[in-house]
Amino acid sequence: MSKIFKPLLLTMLVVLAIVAIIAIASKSILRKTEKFIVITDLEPDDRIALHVLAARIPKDQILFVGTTVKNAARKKELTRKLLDQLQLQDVPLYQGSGGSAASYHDIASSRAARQYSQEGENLLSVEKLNELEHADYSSTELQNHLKNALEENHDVQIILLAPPTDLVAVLAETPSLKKNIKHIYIMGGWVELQEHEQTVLRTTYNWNMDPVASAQLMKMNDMPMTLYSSHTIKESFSGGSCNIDNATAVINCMNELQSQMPSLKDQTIAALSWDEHIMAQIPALKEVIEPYKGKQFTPADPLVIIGIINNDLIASEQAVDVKIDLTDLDASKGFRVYVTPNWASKIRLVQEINVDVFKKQLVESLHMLNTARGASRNR
Ligand SMILES: [Ca+2]
Repeated sequence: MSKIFKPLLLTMLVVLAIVAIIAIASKSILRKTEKFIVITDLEPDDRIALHVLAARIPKDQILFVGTTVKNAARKKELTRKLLDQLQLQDVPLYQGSGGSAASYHDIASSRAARQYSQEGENLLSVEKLNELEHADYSSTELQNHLKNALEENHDVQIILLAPPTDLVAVLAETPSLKKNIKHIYIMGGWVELQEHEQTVLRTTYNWNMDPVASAQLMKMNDMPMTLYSSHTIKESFSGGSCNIDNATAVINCMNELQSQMPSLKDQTIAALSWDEHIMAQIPALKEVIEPYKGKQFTPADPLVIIGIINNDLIASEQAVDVKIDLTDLDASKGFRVYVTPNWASKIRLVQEINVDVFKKQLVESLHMLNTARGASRNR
């Protein structure tokens, strides 16, 4: 081969390889054999996450959805309504662990959320809400189905939009089932605080609601996990909330589609009820919440789903070990967390988020859902 052609051929091969890598990296990444299980506590941002799930993950790949935290029976009823609105009527739904507000650690930073008892107001009838108030808050239904699903499937991806109580109970009882989990995507983590002139990490809401199970899950660093922590979300989204000022296209899209999509109408009702509760519990936040009440959401849970459907969302991540120290509790904030880089760990901590990808994917997902709704109505 001539001296001119050899470098030329080499350059072309390198360019082709780069193009192929970019093409693989930027396309949607779901394989048909993968099955998904979602565990939710149906806070307002879980609702948005479920919208993206319905738009982007084929329903025959969703094994089931489970509800957990506090009145998990009421959450199940509310989640069923939402899944039906999102045309996921065939996706099974199971009730998981729950309890009264007093069954959880009394940590001040999570108190307002823990004491939110009016969930479902204006979304379910008063009679239905009264009936659910008398139902058992907790059930083993979700754990039973998790166990069966992990026995029967070998390529399961678990999306944790809530504390890991039910999953950890199943894995602690039958550790061999871990091998059938392909990946766990987790919303949970910590904030960075200054204590005695040093940076200290303390657990946030999802982990505060079950620190023991969260600590156990983080010890299982031989299972592939992606971790979205509160501190990363706060850094990437100024203030940690999406509103008309910092996510204009998203909020405009939600406003525009609301008249056609009952699920978005319910989203506003749920968000308004939540915002009013937080303002009543923490008057200091009134100034921040009032201008956006009912028209804002935390990007936390939607991020987890968008990270599954689009590789470009995560700008950087690091393999880490995470240790939750259950003996070190600051009752105003949470449990102390230690994070150390470890290349051998299968826990990937998301360090940087591509915010534009998040907003674009969210808007696209909502439009896709609305188009699908229209198409099914005209059939
Ligand atoms: Ca959640």
